[in-house]
Amino acid sequence: MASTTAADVLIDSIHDWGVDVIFGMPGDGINGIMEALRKRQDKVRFVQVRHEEAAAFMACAYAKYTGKLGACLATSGPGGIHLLNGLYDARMDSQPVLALTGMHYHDLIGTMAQQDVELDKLYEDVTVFNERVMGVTHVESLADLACRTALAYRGVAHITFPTDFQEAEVSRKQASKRNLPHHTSDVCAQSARLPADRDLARAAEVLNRGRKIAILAGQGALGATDELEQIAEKLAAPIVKALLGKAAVPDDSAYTTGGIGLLGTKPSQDALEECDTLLIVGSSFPYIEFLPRPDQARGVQIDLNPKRIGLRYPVEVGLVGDSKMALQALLPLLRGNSDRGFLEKARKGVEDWREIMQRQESRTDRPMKPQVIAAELGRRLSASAIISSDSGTITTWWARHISAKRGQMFSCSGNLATMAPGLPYTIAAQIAYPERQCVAFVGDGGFAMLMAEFATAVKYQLPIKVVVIKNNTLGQIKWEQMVFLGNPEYGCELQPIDFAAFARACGGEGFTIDDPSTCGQILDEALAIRKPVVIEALVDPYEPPMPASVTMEQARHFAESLARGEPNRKKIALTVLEDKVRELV
Ligand SMILES: Cc1ncc(C[n+]2csc(CCOP(=O)(O)OP(=O)(O)O)c2C)c(N)n1
Ligand SMILES: [Mg+2]
Repeated sequence: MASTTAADVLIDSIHDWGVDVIFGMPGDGINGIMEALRKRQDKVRFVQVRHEEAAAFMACAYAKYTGKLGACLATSGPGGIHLLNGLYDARMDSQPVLALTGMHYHDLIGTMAQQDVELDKLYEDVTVFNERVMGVTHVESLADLACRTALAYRGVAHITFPTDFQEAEVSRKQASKRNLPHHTSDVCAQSARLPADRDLARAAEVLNRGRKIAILAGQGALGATDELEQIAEKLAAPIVKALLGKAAVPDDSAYTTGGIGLLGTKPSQDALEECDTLLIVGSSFPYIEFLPRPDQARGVQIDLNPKRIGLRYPVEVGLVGDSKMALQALLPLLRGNSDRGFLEKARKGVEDWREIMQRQESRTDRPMKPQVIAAELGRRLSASAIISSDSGTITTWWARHISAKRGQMFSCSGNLATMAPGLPYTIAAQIAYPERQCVAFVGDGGFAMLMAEFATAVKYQLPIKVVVIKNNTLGQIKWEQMVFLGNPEYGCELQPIDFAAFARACGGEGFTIDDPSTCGQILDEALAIRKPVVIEALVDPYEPPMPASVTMEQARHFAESLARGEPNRKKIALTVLEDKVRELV
């Protein structure tokens, strides 16, 4: 029988924890792990990327979209360093991810050898579990504990593995006398995730007294669509959605006012400004200024992580547990709010808001408005589509104009708000769900950062669709420089790239859209192709992602930036003014 290496033990152990795909790039610091993967292709699929950052994003997205443990692999030194940004994305959006890295030969670590980076020290801040393999019989227990910790604490677990240990044969003789064979377990165990009865009763007492109740639903509420709608009906409460909670209830639900924050909607903002009671379900939405004033509303919060209770709003009651189960337990304790006025007002607000959005979406100007392509795409997406986005003005168009349908999934980098995850997220989604429609909605800046991964999609024959919103600028920052600080834009223009030609050069298909009148038809054609496709949409770079209501300070800064020599001030002033006028007429 062939001998078992320490790397074999690692891969067998993580497979026992449900790891079936690992994203990464080989290197001489992980040759032993690669060999173990080569021998186990039937169990664990290795997906080769072009940049390790993308591998970590893919692991994060795999966890987000499947609920399973995501995994990525990188070589010692530079490979491990490249993973970091994607691992922070997982850490900040609380996703279980296992990162495996190589290290130098165990007896040369710390001697200034090549690629001798002590990755365990580097990863100290990003991980919930972080260990260096100290010998071949160390691997089994480390692997079990790493997987258990990542899943239980919803974070990043890291094992770094000296290269000579990986390929070494495992024999019990090498074990220390206390290390008994197979003393750890790979049994996955969970608590009941139910809040205490006493807390449920207190929460019901607060909610039953409310008249103007608002619900804020986040990523943690994604599995609780029915329960959210039931509780909204009972409490006559509008559901306001944080960005990662976009799919918590569909956008056509009679209870939701849509998103909140700079890229949110006016009725959402009104609901939070006017509510007397706030129920937060699985959200740590970071923009405190959009929440009710601390003394305005009584608060109840449901969260799986007790540490997050009361994080952004001084709630009276915290319900520690799973959102779906907590809401199910809460429902029978609620009397029902007979005052339907608050919900009715929110519904009216939604109607008005939709009218404004629809006007933006049906503009026929050229250059095309980004809202047009977002809405045209949204209308065409299948009922089970998975749509990933990046950070930029595109996040606003994605949040407001791609309407979430029941059964679809949406994600982006929520709390890290990094550029570039849209494409890797979409690749991971398509690997996890070969039959579903997987679409990236990204900016030209973010896409260019990791666009080599489009070749990864071609290599693995993944029929992903990438919609690149091409405004030849780092749009979001351009507007922030003007609106937040009153400065003229600086350092934001991008050298244009022909993304459709790039897609073809990679072996995929490429389309260009620049006219609203043919936008739908080209999208139909592109979406029907069973190959990886890039659709670049040339849009108006002067279209601002306006907040639902502009503060006086923002307006003043904006005017100042124009006055202080903003190079594109004429076009910008005209575009903004025109949009405002259209909102009014
Ligand atoms: C890795 C990283 N670098 C920089 C930023 C700051 N940033 C946020 S949005 C943005 C512009 C994104 O440009 P693009 O992808 O073209 O989208 P647009 O805003 O033009 O729609 C920048 C530079 C960031 N969030 N992440
Ligand atoms: Mg751009």
